[in-house]
Amino acid sequence: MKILYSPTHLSHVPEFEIFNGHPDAHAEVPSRIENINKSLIKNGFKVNNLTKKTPISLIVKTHKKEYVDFIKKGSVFLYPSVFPYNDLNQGRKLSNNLANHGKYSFDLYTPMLKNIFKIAHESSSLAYELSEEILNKKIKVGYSLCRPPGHHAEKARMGGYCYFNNSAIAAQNLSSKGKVAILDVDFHHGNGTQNIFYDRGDVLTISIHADPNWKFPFYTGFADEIGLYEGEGKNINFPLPKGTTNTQYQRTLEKTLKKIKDFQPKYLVVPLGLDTHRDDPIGGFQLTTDYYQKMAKTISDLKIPTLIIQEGGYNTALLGDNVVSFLKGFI
Ligand code: SP5
Ligand code: ZN
Repeated sequence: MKILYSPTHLSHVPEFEIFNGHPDAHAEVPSRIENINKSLIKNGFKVNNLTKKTPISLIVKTHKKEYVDFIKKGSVFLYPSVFPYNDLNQGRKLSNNLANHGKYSFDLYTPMLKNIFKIAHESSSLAYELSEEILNKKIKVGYSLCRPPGHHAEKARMGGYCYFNNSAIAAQNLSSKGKVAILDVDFHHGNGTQNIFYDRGDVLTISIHADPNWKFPFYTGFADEIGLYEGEGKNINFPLPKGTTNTQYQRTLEKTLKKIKDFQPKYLVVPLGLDTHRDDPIGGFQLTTDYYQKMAKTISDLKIPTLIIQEGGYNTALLGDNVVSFLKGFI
């Protein structure tokens, strides 16, 4: 297993997130990745530094070019205040920065920042470099310490602390050489990844997550979202209730494995969130540290070249142990 890290994320420190009109401490903090990195080293894993950059051509194959250009421009710390409110001006180029931030985002958790392109590009590069190594058969399993996370970022919208969709960028790259399955095990629905591949028949997107009637991102993640056109039947959502236990989760995981086997993918991407843990401050499932090892073992039994991408997980003190438990299940 090859693990990739970059220190660039340290300068990404969103000041606050807005909930119910008030600023709250931002949950997506640098110590998340630092704590994971320390635990990995302490447990004898080798952590490598990044050496490649995601080609911009791959980013614009995954995201809309106008959105990538918007991120490239960056801005001082800024949250949107207004969101698009009708269909009349959908195609119009807007010059107002605040208008564009409303157009290119869907929540008040994901601020625009000055160096956000560099930061988000670097995070995606961790996923890209390992996807290249998998394509070149240099490795069978990789784990990218991505931050900021990516799975909420849609083709043309940031949200849920995500700017570029790291897992989707890696999957897009892998899909040049064969079918790809994405199994998203973050606590929240992988709405961005669903959005990006919704009409694709060669990329199967599966997400196990909190019922959107209960938790963020609220508007997607329902079981009847099955994909469109060639993608029909190739998007599968498993919403689960508050308090979901190891046993209940495992039962659902086994259903997803059957779907993946039927699809016969050449590659597997696993957006990994540890916000499913019982002590996560913004989750609500009951998974335990030990269970991550079993979860990973179950997935690794597929014996498909696999790229694991770090997504959410907000109990910084436990993140290291939880990731170590997961990766041990993959060895
Ligand atoms: C990658 C990822 O896991 N993104 C998750 C973003 C979800 N953000 C939810 C924020 C929850 C707001 N907290 C309300 C606290 C009320 N005091
Ligand atoms: Zn999450």
